[in-house]
Amino acid sequence: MRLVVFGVLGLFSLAGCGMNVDSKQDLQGGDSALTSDTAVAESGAGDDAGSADGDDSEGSTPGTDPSDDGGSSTDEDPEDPSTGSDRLDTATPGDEPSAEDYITFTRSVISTKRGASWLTPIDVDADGYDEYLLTSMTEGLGASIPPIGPGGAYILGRTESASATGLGTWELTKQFDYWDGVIWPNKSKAFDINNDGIKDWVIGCGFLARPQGNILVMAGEMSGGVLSFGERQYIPIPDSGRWYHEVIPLDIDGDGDMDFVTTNHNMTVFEEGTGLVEWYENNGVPGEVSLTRHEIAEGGGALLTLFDVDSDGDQDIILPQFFEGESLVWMEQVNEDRWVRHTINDNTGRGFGAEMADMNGDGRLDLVYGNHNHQLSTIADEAVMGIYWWEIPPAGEVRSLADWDENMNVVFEGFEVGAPDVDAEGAPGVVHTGDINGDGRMDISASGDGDEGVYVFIQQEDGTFFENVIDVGLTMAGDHVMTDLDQDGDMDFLWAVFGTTGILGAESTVYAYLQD
Ligand SMILES: [Ca+2]
Ligand SMILES: [Ca+2]
Ligand SMILES: [Ca+2]
Ligand SMILES: [Ca+2]
Repeated sequence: MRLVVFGVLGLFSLAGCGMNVDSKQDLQGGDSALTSDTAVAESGAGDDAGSADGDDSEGSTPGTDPSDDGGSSTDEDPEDPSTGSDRLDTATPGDEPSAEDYITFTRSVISTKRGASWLTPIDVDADGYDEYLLTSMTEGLGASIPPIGPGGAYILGRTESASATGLGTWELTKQFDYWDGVIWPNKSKAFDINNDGIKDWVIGCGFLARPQGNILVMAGEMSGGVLSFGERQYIPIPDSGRWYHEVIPLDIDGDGDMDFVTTNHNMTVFEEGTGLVEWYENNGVPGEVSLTRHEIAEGGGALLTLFDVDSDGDQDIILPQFFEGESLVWMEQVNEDRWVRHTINDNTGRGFGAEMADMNGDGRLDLVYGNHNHQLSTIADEAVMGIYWWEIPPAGEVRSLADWDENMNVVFEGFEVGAPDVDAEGAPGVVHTGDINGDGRMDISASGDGDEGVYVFIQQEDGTFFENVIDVGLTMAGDHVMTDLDQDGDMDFLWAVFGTTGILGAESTVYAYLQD
């Protein structure tokens, strides 16, 4: 029973693990950061508009708006056989939007770091071209019990200068790895948590497979205009059995230093648990990570986002709930010590990820959300795997609504989990937003996770979405970033794919998908 819940996490599932003890050299042998040099002699880097994801603390090119300057109109598609790129032929012409609207991509391998799962853009050298904080959740099956858990963190960067076009050569700079014993590092955030004016690297760690939670901080250091990160330190948490997926920075008490909001869970493979929502107050000590913990409420457990839902000037918490409770709720901030829970939706099964983006181009952010279900669930609501968005209801009524079902828009339903044991996987996984085709309408990208595809759902003029398959045949695709990677003026993707968990650990790959 517990194993079903445990496995349904897809990206985080552990199918195939459990037996082998491996050696250090096996683990290291499989890791590499490689290159795919598809340089294109074309000018016209995309001009990036701000992302609408409600979190501007990281990355210089979040990328929602490719340039439409025609800078790459000659279409000299490199296809250099020496690059190892794969031209993907996933188009299924024939349906409504015409075949020429179908976007195809060329795939290149950027890295094969085991366990690669989460990517956070950040421009560490301030050259206008982003590097990525890459975390690998579990790098191999070691001798520890359970035989999973220790992961790594790396800065993934391109070696060429920002002015270069083409995909270029990429390398990983290790921050920590398997042998440092950090259990299950999840999403990275970069913000100044020790009050020295320099961004620090903060990671929520742990998972129910290895419920050994942490919030990890590595202090940022500037040298010669380049940001690097120092030794690991851990934020005191009340219960080391509680594991964290991410923290969201917010100056919640308005005193000028950066606090953060987070959620955690203490479920294990053997026991039910509870989610908790917390915020950690920055005590404002210069140069130090000094925090005071505040509990907000029970609920949540994995991912979250912030938005001023009721337009009263403070940030509220939007909380997908995977483990228990309604699918998606928001916690109204009355003040930083008093919060009120409201249901957004409770008929989409298990809530997974949410992001803010202006989906209908009216200048106001909307709520985009994906669940994480599987089609053989015996609970009807948990059998439909989909992506949805809502216009935020008017401030005057949002607190009194029973749910937001009247405002609900279906982006896509119809992911399919193809695993032999379908109960062990769920779909979709990580969902993000951006304008992939530069037509001014927001599109939505998604990892199938337990579903073997990666997708971008392209918004049509009438507000419906066209399913544009980017790639197929993947196992547990994870976090991804839409950006103009090769600086040819159109949007591309960087995509972490956890892969199949083999004897030596996950067969993971970070791919570049360059728009053809
Ligand atoms: Ca700092
Ligand atoms: Ca508010
Ligand atoms: Ca678009
Ligand atoms: Ca591009």
